Amino acid sequence: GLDQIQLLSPTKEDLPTCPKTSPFIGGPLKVSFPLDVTLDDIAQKNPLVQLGGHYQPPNCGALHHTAIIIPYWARRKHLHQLLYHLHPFLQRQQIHCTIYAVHQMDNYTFNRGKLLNVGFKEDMKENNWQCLYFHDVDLIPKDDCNIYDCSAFPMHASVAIDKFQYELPYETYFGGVMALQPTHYLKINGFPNNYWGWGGEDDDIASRIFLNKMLISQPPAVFGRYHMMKHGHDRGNKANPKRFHLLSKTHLRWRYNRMNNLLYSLLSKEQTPLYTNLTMHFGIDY
Ligand code: NGS
Repeated sequence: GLDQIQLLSPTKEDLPTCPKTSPFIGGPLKVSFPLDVTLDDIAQKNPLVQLGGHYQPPNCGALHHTAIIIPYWARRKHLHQLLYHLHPFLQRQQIHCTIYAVHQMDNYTFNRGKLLNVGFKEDMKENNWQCLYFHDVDLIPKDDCNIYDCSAFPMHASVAIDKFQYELPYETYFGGVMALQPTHYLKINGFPNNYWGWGGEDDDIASRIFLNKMLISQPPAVFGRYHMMKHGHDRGNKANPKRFHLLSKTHLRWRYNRMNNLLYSLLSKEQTPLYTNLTMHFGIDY
């Protein structure tokens, strides 16, 4: 009966700790897209992924506890392609993780900083995550050695994107995929909420890190390779004309513009088979 099953299946505490280096990780990855892959197909290929996009290695206690936070807006197809690649990639790393998609659903302008703040706040309510990967929806990792854990400093993971010929477009570029421990996030007072539209919020985050006397770490460029999926210009995400002005004020504003004055309403939190979907409404731009 049930008692027997419980006796036979070991609890997490009984499991040996996972090895430092997972035996399942390989090297460079070929990124290709099967046409018309459905969420059902992806779920079938990843039977160990649990409701909400949750995974933990079945046979060992994970060393890393990572939330993946993907802000998105009208890019469902990209999200599916990213999930197709990311789930097997994360399982090979033997980490404990959940994928959260943070979805802005309103008719206002896109606000990436704010979505990432909400992602942090809502995800930390669910679990005591030790590492947060803030992950653009259009970037697919191209090397298995890009381990999704955190380091002593905030980390910029997407240092070598194919669109930029596998180099940083400029020295302090911090866009794409970044990994912070909760303590890093709290130290910089979260991300800016006041960048509406495209550009600058990632530079602001980098400034906040430097202003707080931290450095930005990077994986070796050969491991930090990403493929950027092609897309046209997103409607409602026009370049923000205020971004340069805002950036000139980061050193004054970082203490005040932050996770605490975060106005939003969470419209829904849905556990789908491959990810937890957080849908929010921000209301008026300010
Ligand atoms: C900079 C933007 C960043 C952006 C980067 C790469 O100019 O937010 O380009 O953009 N900073 C400002 O506008 C101040 S990309 O080529 O990926 O579209 O991330």
